[in-house]
Amino acid sequence: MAVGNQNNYSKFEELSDIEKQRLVTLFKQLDVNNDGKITAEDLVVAFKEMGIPYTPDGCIQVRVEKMGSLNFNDFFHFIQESEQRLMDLFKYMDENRDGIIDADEIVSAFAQYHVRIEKEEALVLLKRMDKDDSQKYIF
Ligand SMILES: [Ca+2]
Ligand SMILES: [Ca+2]
Repeated sequence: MAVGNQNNYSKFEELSDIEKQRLVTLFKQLDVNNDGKITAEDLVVAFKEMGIPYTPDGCIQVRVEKMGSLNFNDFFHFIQESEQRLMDLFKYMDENRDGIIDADEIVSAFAQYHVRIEKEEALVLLKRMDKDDSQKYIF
């Protein structure tokens, strides 16, 4: 089922090979039983294996629950939407506008939602996104 081609997202074929590979790998990681669809059951297992806690609204399980399952095409659209949202979130979190998210900025962003997290927890979150172990996220 096509979600419609009239959106302004790039097409899968237009991505770089690395980007394609990244998405295919992620899809396979999430499609635990390898039947070409991501279901709620897949996600429970996949998140456990990846050490990701079940996450709030707007995340993949919300989409899965709504649609029943995601095939690769659905998944691809979902990723594009969420990356756009994430970029907006990073821009919002980056208080001093230096293009870098540090642990203090994560703590303070959570605090705005009245969620108190310790700096150590922020560092754990950062570590997942951080590619060069700088304890910062450069976006
Ligand atoms: Ca599956
Ligand atoms: Ca910053």
